[in-house]
Amino acid sequence: MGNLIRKHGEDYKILSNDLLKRCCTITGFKNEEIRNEHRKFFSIAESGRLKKSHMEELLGDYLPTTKRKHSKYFTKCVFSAIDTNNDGYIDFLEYLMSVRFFRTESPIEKADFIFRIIDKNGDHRVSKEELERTLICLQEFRKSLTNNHAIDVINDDLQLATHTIFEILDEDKSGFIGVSEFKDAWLKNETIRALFTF
Ligand SMILES: [Ca+2]
Ligand SMILES: [Ca+2]
Repeated sequence: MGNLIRKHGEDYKILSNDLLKRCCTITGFKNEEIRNEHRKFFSIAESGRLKKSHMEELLGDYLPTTKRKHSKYFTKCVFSAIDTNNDGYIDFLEYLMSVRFFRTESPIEKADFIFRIIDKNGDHRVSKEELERTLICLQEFRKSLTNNHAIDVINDDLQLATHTIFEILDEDKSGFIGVSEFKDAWLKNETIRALFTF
């Protein structure tokens, strides 16, 4: 986000016309939607800075729920993907952008967001370990769902599945998955989409 959109130290508490306009520009949402999200955000994060512990209250509709152990890791990943300025909080603009990503119909945007979730340490590449931990979380979610195709792909041998999936994704065999490799696979490979959709 450029400096025109984000002003240093702003808490976004007052939804001024200027802020509304900026929010429209970055999300493409209608004014009414932005007003609703603004109300929702500030009813949970009064200070304008949302902590990790409150994220599920706000974004619960978009997040899969499962056993605590695994959902904790996944929550951390999602939180750091949303906290784009890395200050340890989600502010209103970051929240609004995440809603856009959760709802987007654009495969490229979706793939980009999912990649940032998997890339837990934020170094712009996904390691085998990051992939495996994400797959463990997603597998747990799926076990609680019925009628899901992806469960057949993973079965119970997660290490083997991780290896296979990693080989598919790491096209240039660099030992890491880059964002463009992930996007490519996401566009071309239905199984990859099914695996990482939650
Ligand atoms: Ca932040
Ligand atoms: Ca990484």
